Amino acid sequence: MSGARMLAECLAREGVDCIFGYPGGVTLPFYDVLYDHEIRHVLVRHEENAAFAAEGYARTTGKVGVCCATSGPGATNLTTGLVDAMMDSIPIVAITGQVPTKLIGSDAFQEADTFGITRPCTKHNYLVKRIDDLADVIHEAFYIAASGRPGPVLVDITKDVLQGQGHYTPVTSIHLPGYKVFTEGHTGQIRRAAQLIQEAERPLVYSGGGIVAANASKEFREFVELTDVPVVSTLMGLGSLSSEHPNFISMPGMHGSYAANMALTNADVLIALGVRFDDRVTGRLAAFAPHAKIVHVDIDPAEIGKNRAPDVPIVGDVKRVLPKLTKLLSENTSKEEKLSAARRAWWRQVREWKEEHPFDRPTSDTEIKPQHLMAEIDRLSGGQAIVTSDVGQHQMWAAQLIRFNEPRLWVNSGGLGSMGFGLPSAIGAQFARPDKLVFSISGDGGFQMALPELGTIASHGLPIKIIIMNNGYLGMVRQWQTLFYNNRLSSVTLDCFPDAEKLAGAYGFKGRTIDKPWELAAALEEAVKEPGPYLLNVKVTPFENVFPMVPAGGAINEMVLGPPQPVAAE
Ligand SMILES: Cc1ncc(C[n+]2csc(CCOP(=O)(O)OP(=O)(O)O)c2C)c(N)n1
Repeated sequence: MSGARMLAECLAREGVDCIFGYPGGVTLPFYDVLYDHEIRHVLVRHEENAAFAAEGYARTTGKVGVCCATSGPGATNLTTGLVDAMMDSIPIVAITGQVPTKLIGSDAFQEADTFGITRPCTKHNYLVKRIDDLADVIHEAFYIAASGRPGPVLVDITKDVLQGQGHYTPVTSIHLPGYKVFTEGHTGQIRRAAQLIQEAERPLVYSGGGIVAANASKEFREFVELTDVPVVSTLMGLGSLSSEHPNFISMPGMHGSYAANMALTNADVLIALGVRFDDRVTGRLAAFAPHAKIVHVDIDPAEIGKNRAPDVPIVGDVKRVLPKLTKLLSENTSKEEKLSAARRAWWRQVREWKEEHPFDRPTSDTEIKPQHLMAEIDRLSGGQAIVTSDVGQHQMWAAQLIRFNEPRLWVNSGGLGSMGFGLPSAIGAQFARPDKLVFSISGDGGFQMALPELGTIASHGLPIKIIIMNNGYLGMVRQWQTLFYNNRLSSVTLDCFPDAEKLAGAYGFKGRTIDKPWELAAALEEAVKEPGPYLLNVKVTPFENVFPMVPAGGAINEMVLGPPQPVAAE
């Protein structure tokens, strides 16, 4: 068969049902095969969005997402999505076309060194110049993307390979010397961890995207319920334990809750599960969890001790390690009264922190507060909808105020913070989960980066509820200029935004703009009831700031809890 057909055959064998991509000269042979192939190809409007859509697919299913681009500009347009997937450990396979082998290095039309450019953007990448290598490489790519710490893998295929003829022998097992994944965790270290946890007076779980990636929510819940330890979940870990679980405290970090940050600062044992001690969580590293002994479980040995040296390092898959820990702890529950009293006092303290300063949900009679918008989306979701967000203030308010009762409902660009991510990732999510209500929440800035994807949404009639939190500014940057640059607002005003009704109408679906708080609930309900896509442009209070906030370089217990209070007249 031809290389192009072999590629499609390999993808089908990997269970791929949907590819997000954009064709071009060197990928023509592959697109010719796709013409009447069972695999569905979704034509996005920009290759960056093909990668983001593949991420949306992967993040909501746990399966490998696939995107495809032509050589040169097609491939370079993918790079932001590749880095995004790399930072958040999302399994995607990117297929790119390359100029014919004999033209490589000749500055041929649409030639770019995709292999070189994407080397630091991917978990692994390949350049295929021989048809005999093609099938092995494709199957390896899927294996590498999904195993161990997941991530993006790129396969660059020359046009002569796509056009050439070869034999396809299905690959039955993959053996990659030098690529080893340690899943089980060291028994001795697991025993040490159990002992530390057992003796802890103020234990805390710090859980992250690794639990979602490992599909380990069930094992995680069992561990939490046995130990009754309070849990803080990072932006990437939201939903790994239901937001309504009594042990869930909330998100820590720069815009995390008072309770989560205080608990981290006061814990004596920190059980860090699938987290990377990211600076947005730790604040000033030297002041992070200063009293805690650290148990760190991660499948990637490179994460252990990268930012904070653990007392008990465990390299392994949380899905495999947690049941072992749970078992050990269930066999040796301490009955010591002094310890139980300390644990009860710790829980009382954590609950007090939670009650003292919950996330703010202000409303106004005249304006729509951004938090009011998120609270209404939360009401309609009931912890069940998929919510994709873009990057900025709306992302933080969404993370603070919307419940996620399962993993893989909350889709956002955590590590890279890529504006323009929200809308295309919603496309991937809605293709992956056609049964689900999908909200795509963007700021007026990020939405305009992804606006061409309204075409993809319209042409497939995807019933995504596109919500713009429109504050007329690049809100998060405006917030920093207000707070740290004397309110000198430099290049952050977005004074032109299209009429939502006309914009959606131009694509053949419904849209509307609202700015009155009493319109909000009904407008969102109308959007949800609409069988097709809906664009709701919500004009919110322009100058609201996200709180709590840990100023850059601060310790996480040095939070600014809210705007300065007006001083009462004498
Ligand atoms: C591609 C990209 N460019 C720039 C930034 C820097 N940045 C972070 S938040 C932000 C403002 C986002 O504004 P908007 O989309 O309106 O959302 P809001 O903060 O108002 O909710 C910017 C410019 C980024 N994260 N990504």
